[in-house]
Amino acid sequence: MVTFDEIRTDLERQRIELPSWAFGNSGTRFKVFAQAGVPRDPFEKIADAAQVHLHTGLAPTVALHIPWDLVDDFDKLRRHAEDHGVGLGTINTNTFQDDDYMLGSLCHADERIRAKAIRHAVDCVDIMDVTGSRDLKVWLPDGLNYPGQADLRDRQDRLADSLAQIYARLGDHQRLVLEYKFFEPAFYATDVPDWGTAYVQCAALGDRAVVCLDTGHHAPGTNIEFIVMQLLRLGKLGAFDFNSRFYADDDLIVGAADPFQLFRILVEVVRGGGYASDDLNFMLDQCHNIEAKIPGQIRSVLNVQEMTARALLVDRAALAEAERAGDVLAGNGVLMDAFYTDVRADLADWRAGRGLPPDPMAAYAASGYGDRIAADRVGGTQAGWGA
Ligand code: PSV
Ligand code: MN
Repeated sequence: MVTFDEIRTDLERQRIELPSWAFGNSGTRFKVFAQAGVPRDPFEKIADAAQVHLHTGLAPTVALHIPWDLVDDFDKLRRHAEDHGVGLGTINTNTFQDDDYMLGSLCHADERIRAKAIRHAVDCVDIMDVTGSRDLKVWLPDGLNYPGQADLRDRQDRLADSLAQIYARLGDHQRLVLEYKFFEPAFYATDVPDWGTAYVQCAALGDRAVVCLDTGHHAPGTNIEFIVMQLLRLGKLGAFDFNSRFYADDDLIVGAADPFQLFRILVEVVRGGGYASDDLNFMLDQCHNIEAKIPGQIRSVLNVQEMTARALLVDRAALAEAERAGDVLAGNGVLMDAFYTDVRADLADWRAGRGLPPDPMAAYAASGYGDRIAADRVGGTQAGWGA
């Protein structure tokens, strides 16, 4: 058995990047429910994200989405983040909310629109130079609703060319992180639908192009941990967008729908060296449509931490022995023992030893911050998915 004491130091490594958009209003295509105290601008989003880090010590950076988080002065935003004890992280491109992109962006047949999408990504790299961000994350809405709508292969060629132009603009320390998704908004064919396509496109670009695995972006029943294993094996897993789902891209709290799947994913992360490496960025990509946003994010990072602890508790030596011996039930037993270990009390103790509140959810609730922002943030326009 591996004991909790043996993983205490490993737990220090954990860093989870928060999405700025998790703090704004969000909803479905049926309704966005506004919540009191929601940020009106990127500065307020960062202040809220900093609360998550303050109470958990787990979330030192915040990812931005452009143009949702466009500000006049990114250096000022960077300093604002630092004043709040956090940093700015991944810059996400957005080529899905402009009328020009109805038929695609980096794959578009119209050279004017394709150039506009490339320009947007390059502008995002300019922002990264100021914010100090390492990663440019590209997720595309590109795809087709009907067979015959466009030529699948030509679109793949244009994608390769567009990505190469963006990649050429990156600094030596910067990376292009390409995210795949099997459907939506396109329903028939998507131009970056799976890890294989993302891998092929990244491999053609070079070492600083890596894949983002969003846990909500696969068909039901997909063995996501297998993909994690393979991309780590190939040295191409650059980032996670963690969330959970019951049906499609639900963007629910990570670990809420299927904690066992999260465990299996993290077991492969540990096995593949992803946990011990700065090359794999643990990000959240979630929306809190009906629950309060800051505690929703606190719950999320705690879920990742709990499941990471359980994955670290897997007795690797016993597992290897069972696998070598072909002892199916013993191997499965080793994994299940770790999965069923309740680490919550040990983690509370671990936090207390680091000057953090043992119960971050309770500490946030007791802090009164939620009431304060609800009282203070009156007037102005609340940030929302798309603003
Ligand atoms: C697309 O569904 C996605 O997962 C991408 O990461 C986007 O940038 C993000 O969601 C926006 O909500
Ligand atoms: Mn995502």
